[in-house]
Amino acid sequence: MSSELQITDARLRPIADKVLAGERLDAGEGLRLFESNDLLAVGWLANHVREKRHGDICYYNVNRHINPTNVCGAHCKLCAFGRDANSPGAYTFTLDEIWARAAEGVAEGATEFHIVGGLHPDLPFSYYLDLIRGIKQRHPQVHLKAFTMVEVGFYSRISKLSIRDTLLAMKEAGVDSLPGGGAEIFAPRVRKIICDHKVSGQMWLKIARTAHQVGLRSNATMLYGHIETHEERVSHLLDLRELQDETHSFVTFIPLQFHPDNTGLSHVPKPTAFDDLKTIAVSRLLLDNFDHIKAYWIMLTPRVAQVALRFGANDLDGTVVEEKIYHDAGASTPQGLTHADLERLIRAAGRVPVERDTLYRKVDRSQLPPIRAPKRTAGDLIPESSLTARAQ
Ligand code: V47
Repeated sequence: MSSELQITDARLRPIADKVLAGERLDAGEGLRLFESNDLLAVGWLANHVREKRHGDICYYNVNRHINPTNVCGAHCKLCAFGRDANSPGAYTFTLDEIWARAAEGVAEGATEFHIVGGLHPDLPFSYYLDLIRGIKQRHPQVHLKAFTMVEVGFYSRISKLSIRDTLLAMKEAGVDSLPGGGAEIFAPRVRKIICDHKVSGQMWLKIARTAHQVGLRSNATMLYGHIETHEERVSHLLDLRELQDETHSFVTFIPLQFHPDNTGLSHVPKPTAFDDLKTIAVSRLLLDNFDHIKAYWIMLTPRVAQVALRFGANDLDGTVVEEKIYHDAGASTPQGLTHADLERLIRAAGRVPVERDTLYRKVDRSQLPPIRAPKRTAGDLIPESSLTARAQ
């Protein structure tokens, strides 16, 4: 570590001793971390754990988001993305449109497609399986990280298959792993208000366990900064830690900052950078059995995500391209960054960029075709003059 630990909040001292001894923290200690304003000490401890695991490496990937439909019957208060079928802005891509987007992603060098969408009341399960099969046939080398536990629960309902058989059908079609969305906050009190019609927290965990049992790894998330308490955040994190002890199949954890614009919770104040950094740091400290903590630049902004690389995060997510869920909720970040943008952000934080695939294997670009720059969008936070959209 490059600097000494300085603690101004004396209540953190015993926690620091445990972290430095490599001991597991409990719920009370997690709560104390969230309640402390000694952000630099909390961040120092998280950075210590992060550097012990990953040194100076910061991972990123070249990926593309594909959202097949925004038509959704769940009407979650937290969401600005979902629409009724005949309301303005509603869309459902045809399979050909999806495959065309996938081909664009491949030309841009994507090694992963992140595929999630609304719970469309009329599309059959076969639409999603055909979508996956079609992409896999055309681009077998690309990892398909597709469909959250919430979507799996929904497909199981509409197909009348068990959760296990639904997952097996997805796997057979070509799904390689599952993203971590839909976890929100597991506490029933919170779910009742922010996402009443989604699967329960216990069901999310059960579907994740089943996915892991059939050999599909997944990510995990926590949506914070709305109506949840610190106790509910800690309990969410410890539920994930317990399942990870059992399956060891969560790949990475992503704290997701709530964006209130255009949602049923638009009165909720936006989270602060202080809370963002603390949440990343506490997640790193409590989730001692997760290898990776992702600072999702789309929601944090590239600037805060960069600082998060010194508060416990070791991954920036990817180039993303065409993000819809946060942008419908008022995110002002670009809709995509290039490979070169991400490397520059990481280097400027004093870290060493490593391009990875979805499962954190190093990607050797010299063995791959040159990358075509994705189309840029307005609202870029990074000066155009400093961008070089080319393979490095
Ligand atoms: O599940 C929805 C969240 C998630 C809003 O696994 C909102 O690698 C903030 O899960 N404000 C989808 N958040 C995104 C997601 C994700 C993102 C990046 C990487 C990975 C991964 C997963 O977005 C939803 C929900 O929790 N969300 N609406 C909103 N207004």
